[in-house]
Amino acid sequence: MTETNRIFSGVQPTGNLHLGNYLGAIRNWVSLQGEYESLFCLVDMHAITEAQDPKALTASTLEGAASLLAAGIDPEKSLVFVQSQNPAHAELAWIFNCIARIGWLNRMTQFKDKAGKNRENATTGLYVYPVLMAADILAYKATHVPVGDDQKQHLELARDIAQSFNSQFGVDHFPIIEPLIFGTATRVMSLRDGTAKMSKSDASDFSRINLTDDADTIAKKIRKARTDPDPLPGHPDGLAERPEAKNLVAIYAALSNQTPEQICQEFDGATFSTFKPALADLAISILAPMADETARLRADPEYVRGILRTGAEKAREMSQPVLAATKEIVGFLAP
Ligand code: AQP
Repeated sequence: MTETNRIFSGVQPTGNLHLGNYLGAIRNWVSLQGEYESLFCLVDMHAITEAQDPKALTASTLEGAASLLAAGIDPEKSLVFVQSQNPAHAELAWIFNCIARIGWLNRMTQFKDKAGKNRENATTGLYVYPVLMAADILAYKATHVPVGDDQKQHLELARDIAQSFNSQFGVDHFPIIEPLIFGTATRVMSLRDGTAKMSKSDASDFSRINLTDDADTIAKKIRKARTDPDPLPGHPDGLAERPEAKNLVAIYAALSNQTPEQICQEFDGATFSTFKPALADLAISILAPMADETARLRADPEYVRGILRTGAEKAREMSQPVLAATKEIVGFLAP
């Protein structure tokens, strides 16, 4: 397999992985891993751009790896590893910090959203987060990155960095990264607020379905999900002003590999007392076996650590020549 079909993608170990991470990212990764040479990374260095409890970060990293394996990431086909176990990411990020322009970073909407009103108090790590993301991808000369809508701007920046590096040094060293956008990728919203995205850092555990939740918990969370009193319409147009109902229909559609149109047709006129149990059954049939497998892997942390260790070793081998060539181009004296 050549560098022309290599993908890199990551997930932050900032808490339990959830249904949004699964439908928006992980299940797409699973389907890509046979087709592309794949690197999947627990990006703990990105996680610390906002304060993390050290013990929780370690636990979430191991748990996140178990969830990826349980969801179908196959270590025989893909590299699964922890970002901080390959120093190439940090080294390349520094070189890219000296390529990226402050003006480019000032345009990043995620920084503005995450820093909020307290911008002066945000870490410089959060500010240069997209530069590290460019290094994550380009340390392996990955050519394709599966991304959700929210990451498109960061990917553009990574392309700008690659192009700017190549033109500053007059080389054709870094590839121009292409996004892999999924037609079926779903933006899963909070079960408590249909206008906010389902997120690991939401204070309410009832806002999300964790990939570690057992069948009873999944059923309870769907039963308690916020909805409105109206029955479901026969067409998704009727959901335009009903964000919570729209979200549940979208989740059902994504889990059953159907379109919202098909779900509205099937449940036309149904109330939530009919729809929610059907959704719970569907979600449990897909997610509960994953949670069981995660629990089995949790009981064998050495196995998971071994997979991560091997993954990091291979990742270091893969990035080493890229980093060495990059340093030579920049003019760093070889040791
Ligand atoms: N709600 C979501 N719907 C669809 N896709 C989602 N992703 C995350 N939430 C949803 C996708 O999952 C991948 C990994 O995300 P991440 O963990 O790196 O970062 P995030 O998007 O910041 O996720 P969270 O849960 O919101 O984390 P916190 O709370 O720590 O900020 C990405 O491809 C993302 O698009």
